[in-house]
Order: sequence, then structure tokens, then C-alpha cells
Amino acid sequence: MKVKRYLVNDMSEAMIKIKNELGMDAVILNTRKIKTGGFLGLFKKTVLEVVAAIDEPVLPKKTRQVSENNSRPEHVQPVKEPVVVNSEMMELKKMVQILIEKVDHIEHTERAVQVDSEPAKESVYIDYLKEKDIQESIAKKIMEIVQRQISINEKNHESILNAMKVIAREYLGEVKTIDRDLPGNPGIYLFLGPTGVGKTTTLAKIAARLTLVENKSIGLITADTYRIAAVEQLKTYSEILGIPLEVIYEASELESALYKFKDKDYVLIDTAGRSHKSKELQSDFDELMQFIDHATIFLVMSMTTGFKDMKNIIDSYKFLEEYRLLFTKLDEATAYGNILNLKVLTGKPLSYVTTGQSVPDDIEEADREKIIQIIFDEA
Ligand SMILES: Nc1nc2c(ncn2[C@@H]2O[C@H](COP(=O)(O)OP(=O)(O)O)[C@@H](O)[C@H]2O)c(=O)[nH]1
Ligand SMILES: [Mg+2]
Repeated sequence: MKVKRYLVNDMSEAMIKIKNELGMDAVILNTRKIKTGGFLGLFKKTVLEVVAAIDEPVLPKKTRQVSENNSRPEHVQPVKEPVVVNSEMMELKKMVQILIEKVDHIEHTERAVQVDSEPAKESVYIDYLKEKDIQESIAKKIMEIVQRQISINEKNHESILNAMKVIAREYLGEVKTIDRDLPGNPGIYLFLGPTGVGKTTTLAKIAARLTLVENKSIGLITADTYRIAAVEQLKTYSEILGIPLEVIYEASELESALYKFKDKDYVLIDTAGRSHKSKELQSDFDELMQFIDHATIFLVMSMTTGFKDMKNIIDSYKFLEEYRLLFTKLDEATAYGNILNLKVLTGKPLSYVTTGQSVPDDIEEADREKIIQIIFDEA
């Protein structure tokens, strides 16, 4: 009996190898998916492990019987009937399974030891960070700091990963939500960003929270009158929440709208999304700002937007001196490195993140701890 273990990408690859090496009569004893390479669950590749066996026909019959008698379990007949072969195979199958469990255990221990004594090259970690959608330049910076911070003898995978997270968390910096702001009279907040990213929905979520949870008085203003549906959308929320809404068709109407809300704690202003390629972005903004002393701006970005487009959007708003980053649609994204990328690119504080369509539930303060967790895939 000859038993062989194969690590292959799929069953057809296994079949070819088994046929070539063990011949047409080989029997498959066990197949399972296993992870190879990598350390502690990272960078691993899933492969198929196939254990196959062949009842070796090479030896002359006599010798074969002798050698088999020595190794075969007691109850198996020396003369090979097909049924016996089957039961022998069954026996072997069990043995293989037990063995596999043992090997698994050993491999695991070996891997852990290997990780502790031999750290991976920096480039592997840079690749790992890039896989999380973190820009290469940022990944390199992080690893430079890691190299400086961790003394050689404590360099193991665990401590490198922890250091990467601590540095990334530092990069994410402060978080500025409305409820932590000093009271303005009132505090005026402007929601800017491309069409469809979730400005109106997010504004409604924040308004709802400020009213329902913080007991604050709110006024809503919408300058998005390009589409009737856009006005209706905010009107519906304002009715449900019992928060007054002013619709302005021209920037000049902002003055009287703001006057009406002068006793409110917060005024949230929704704007029309424009393409970030539009030259009017700045003039639209300047027009509104003629009538506002001071406004805090939320630049709303969807996590479904790729880095290149996000960068273009940021560029198109470069006339803004201050703003806060607000990321929507985290529920639709697969990697979250762009939160870090955008933070590093702009240097602007994070504020909220939104995680679904439901008002008011699907919004959270941009908790750095949680963001690190999702960037590093641990949520
Ligand atoms: N999956 C998901 N959808 C969202 C989220 N926020 C908003 N949306 C949806 O995105 C679409 C556009 O939202 P809207 O607020 O009208 O975007 P606006 O054009 O920027 O005002 C709507 O269908 C929203 O329900 C979110 O966090 N996750
Ligand atoms: Mg809108």
C-alpha cells in the first residue's frame, strides 16, 4: 500500500498527478481544503489537500504477502479479494484522518515558532497594507515608523501588526462630531459632496439623533431644489421628525431662513450635489457663504468611490479651508483603507460614518478603534 499526500489547486489537478504517479487504480482517501503559508492567518492561500493510495502491484506476490502480513491489521485476510481491499481502504481512511489531525497540530505549532523567530520582510507588510487599500506611500511611511519603534529582538509578527495599528490609529487623528462642538448661536452645518453619496440621508440621520437623543432644537434648510424629489425627501424626514424645514431657491433666501432659525441649537443645510468636475462648485459655495458668518462643513464621500475619484473630489473642493470628512456606505465597501488615505491626504478631521440606508440608525461617530478594526479586517 502506497499513500501519498498532494497539495493542489483543484481536484482536476489532483487527478492528473495521482494518475501519473499512482496509476489508474489509485483510490482517494481524503480531501479537504487547507490554508498554507502565511502567518497567523494572514496572507494565507487556500489549497486542496488530497490523500490518495494505491495497492502497490510492484512486488512479486509472495514477498508482497509477507510484507503485508507484517503491517496489515490482524483481521485483514492475506488474500486480496475486492471486498477486503475495500475494508483495508476504509481502515486506512480512518488512519489518514487521525493522522491529518495530528499533522495539523504539528504544522500549527511549527508555524507559530517560525513566526516568532523569523519576521517577514518589510515588503510583505507593505503588500499586506496595500491589500487593505492603503496607499503604498502611506504603507511605506507606516512601516518606516514600525522599523524605528520596534527594537530588533522584539520584532515578531504580532508586535509588528500591533505597531502598524497604533500608527494607523494615530494617523486617523481627532474625531469631530456635532454633539461635541461648543454651542454656536446657532451652530450652522453645511453638507457638501457629489450627488448620490448620501448627503440628504446623512443629514436626516444626524438631525434625528440630535433631536431624539440629545434633545436639541434643529432647523433644516435645503438648497437642493434642482429636483423636486430632493426637496420631498427632506420634507418627509422633517415631518416625521417634527423638525422645521426651509426650502431656498436662491442663495439670498438663506438670510431669512437663517433668521427664522436664530434660536435653534443647530441648523443643518443640505446642498445640491454637483459633479466634482463642475466649475461652479466654488461659486455655488461662495454664494451661500455670503449669508453665513461661520459654517462647519461636512464633506460627504461614499466608501464605494475608488481612491482616484476620491482624490479628484478632494481636489475639486480645495477652495475650502476647513471641513470634516464624513464617509457613507461603509456597508457597501469591501476595503476601508481609503478612510486612512483620505485622512492623510487632507489632514482634515473625521466625523461620522454611515453604514446603511436606515434613518436614523445607520450612522456612527467615526470611532478610530472600530475603523482600525475594519481596515485590518477584524470586525
Ligand atoms: N447602503 C447605503 N446606502 C446609503 C447610505 N447612505 C445613503 N444611502 C443611499 O444612497 C442613496 C442616495 O442618498 P441621498 O441621501 O439622496 O444622497 P445625496 O444625493 O448625496 O443627497 C439613497 O438611496 C440612500 O438611501 C449608506 O450608508 N449605505
Ligand atoms: Mg440630496
